[in-house]
Amino acid sequence: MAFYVTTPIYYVNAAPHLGHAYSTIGADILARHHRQRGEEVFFLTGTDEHGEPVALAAEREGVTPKELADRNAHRFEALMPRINASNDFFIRTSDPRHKQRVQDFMQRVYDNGHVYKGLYEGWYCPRCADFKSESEIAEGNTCPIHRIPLDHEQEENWFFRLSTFQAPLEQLYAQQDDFVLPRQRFNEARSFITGGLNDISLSRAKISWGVDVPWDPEHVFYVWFDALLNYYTALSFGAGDGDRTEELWPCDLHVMGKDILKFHAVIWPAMLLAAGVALPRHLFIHGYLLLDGEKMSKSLGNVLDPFEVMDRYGTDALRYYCFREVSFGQDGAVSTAGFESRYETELANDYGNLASRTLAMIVRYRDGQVPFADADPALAPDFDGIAEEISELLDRAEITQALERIWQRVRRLNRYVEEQAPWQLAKDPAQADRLDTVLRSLADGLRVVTVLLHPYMPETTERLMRALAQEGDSLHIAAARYGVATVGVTVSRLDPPLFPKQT
Ligand code: ME8
Repeated sequence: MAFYVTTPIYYVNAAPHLGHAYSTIGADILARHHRQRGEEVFFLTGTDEHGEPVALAAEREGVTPKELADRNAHRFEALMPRINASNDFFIRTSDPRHKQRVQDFMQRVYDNGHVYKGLYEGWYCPRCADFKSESEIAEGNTCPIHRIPLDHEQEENWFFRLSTFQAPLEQLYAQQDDFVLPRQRFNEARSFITGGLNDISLSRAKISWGVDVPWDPEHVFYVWFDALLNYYTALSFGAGDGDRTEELWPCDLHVMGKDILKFHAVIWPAMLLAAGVALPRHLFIHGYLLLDGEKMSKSLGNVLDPFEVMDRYGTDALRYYCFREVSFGQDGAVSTAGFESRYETELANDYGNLASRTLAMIVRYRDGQVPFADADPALAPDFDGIAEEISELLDRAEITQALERIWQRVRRLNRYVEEQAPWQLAKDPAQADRLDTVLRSLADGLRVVTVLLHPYMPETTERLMRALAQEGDSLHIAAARYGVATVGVTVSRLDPPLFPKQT
């Protein structure tokens, strides 16, 4: 079984910020979780390099669009290993192989009779690269997202007959109530459709930075047609040897922020229907990271630099924080103070300390060897079925919920240490068997939560698994079962601790 997951492809009009890292880490957590289940995974991310947002930014900076695209695409590419994203490919839409396939696909849409020439007149946001409908225009004809004046455009364009897909899209939403997750976003997308779909511009004549329309080279494709197709074209050249479209399409999950819901939940399925291509299985729409009460965005200038945070606290702490602090699917505020507080109380104290003292006690009281004792049944009710529970949540991309459930077990293990007070047991030789049970149970509980935390914090958990002397398939989801492993191995102390105190 294969699992194919994508992030949006990011505009190269500016450098990456925490919002881009957020979507990518979310998709990465899911990709890593599916790999733990033994599935073949294809995880795609990349950059959206054409269209007005990039052409305008290049003009402002006095460089060509290609120069700007190259410069910023490399920054996005460099972000991926830095946040430990395990993407299998990084697509750039300026890649000639992508462009060729966009032309082939759109020619099919044209040949199938879904395109006509018409006059476009209306309001357009050059930063969104979006033609706004009445309900999407803020006061004074401004863009509600970018807060800039909209342009009044009138031009002869090629049009896509989106309106003819109204009934098929309504049917899709009636039949598949998990096509868009979470529920609130599904409802939004559906009401957008039932509100009535108008045909949309498919090409632009005024812009030259884009993919040429094959039946009319005076035009380039409107950037969203070129961009959305990345999810499909990448499989023909970026997924290993040869064309793997047959094998990997349809995509299992597109992850994105709510700003681009309409394109993915309405236009994208209509394009695929128009070309006779299968639809993706699910879209997951997350909320915004807010800074100082506003959407973190390059146009508003209120961005956190993910590189600075990672330089100081490490990549895993950033990965953990984003998904703990902001419920995946909702908007949520992030701040340096919130980050530092969770680092101390949860990473350093709850998890780091549990790991350090468990290992230190095994080293001190049992020369590092996990005792050959049965696991304490007292912990079993907390751990039974945990792998299934987490998998079910992650099947619905409920990343924050799943993390909360894992953390409940981290806290349970800390309570267990306090209840059992192994340091007291160690003073009484008559309690040696009991101490064996407690140490073995702690080591095993720690191992189980660590397997489950692996997609969230890959480096830390790998380090801890080494200290727990776990090898081979020990990170497979099937290993997340309490009471089945760990005895007899020789563990080592953690020095430095997993999350050192910051000065
Ligand atoms: O829209 N909070 O690119 P883009 C959470 N190229 N996520 C955020 C965020 C924030 N404050 N800011 C950005 C585009 N994002 C198009 C996409 S896809 C075929 C084409 C994330 O560079 C979030 O995933 O503006 C959002 O949807 C995406 O970056 C927008 O990136």
